[in-house]
Amino acid sequence: MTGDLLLHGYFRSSAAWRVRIALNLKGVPYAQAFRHLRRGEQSAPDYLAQNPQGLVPALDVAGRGTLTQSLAIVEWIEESFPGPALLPGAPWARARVRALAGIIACDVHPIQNLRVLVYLKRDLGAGQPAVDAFARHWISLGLDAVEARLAEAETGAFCHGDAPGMADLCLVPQLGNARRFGLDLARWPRVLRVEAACAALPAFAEAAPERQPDAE
Ligand SMILES: N[C@@H](CCC(=O)N[C@@H](CS)C(=O)NCC(=O)O)C(=O)O
Repeated sequence: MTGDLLLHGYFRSSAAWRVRIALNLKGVPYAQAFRHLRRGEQSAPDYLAQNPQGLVPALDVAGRGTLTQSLAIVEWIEESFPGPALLPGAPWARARVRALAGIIACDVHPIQNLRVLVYLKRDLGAGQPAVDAFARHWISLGLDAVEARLAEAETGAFCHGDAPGMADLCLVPQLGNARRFGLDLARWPRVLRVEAACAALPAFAEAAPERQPDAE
């Protein structure tokens, strides 16, 4: 599969960041194409032909087509490549990891996404302070829930046990967003402990926005 994967993303996209971490954890090589979200490149006709949602990430797989939706892509990576598992083996544990990932990917990220905030500001007339407060509110609720769940016995050095996985690769990028909106993360100490464990791993460090070729 070497050289067969092309990830469409944007350095600051937390959903693309998840996929970069997953590929890095598995040790799968990939190329990147950059869609500058602030310039609207996700809405270019050639990209919409691949992903009609006009969102990143999308993953081109040579000879197969294009995958969209970061968690679907991560699950495909998990099922297609050997290497460290991104999900634990037992069904109960897998459900816990997917639930942690879902707090971020289903209930937080979608409502503080660029197009949602642009709609609030441009179409509904909300001022920038209100838009930022909206994002901080929903991110905080999600991180409160993750922090509570990290008190569970299954938590180890990472969200689930002592190996990184799908919950961690959703959490870490969301913390990048949280900081961009000015949240002080000190109120979530378990979250910060997991983030520090992730940051020590090259797979996470190399996926960070500032390490991407399109970083500004
Ligand atoms: N549920 C999607 C969300 C993708 C998404 O919202 N991507 C953002 C960047 S993190 C995006 O492309 N935003 C462009 C926009 O809002 O116009 C996924 O997990 O892939």
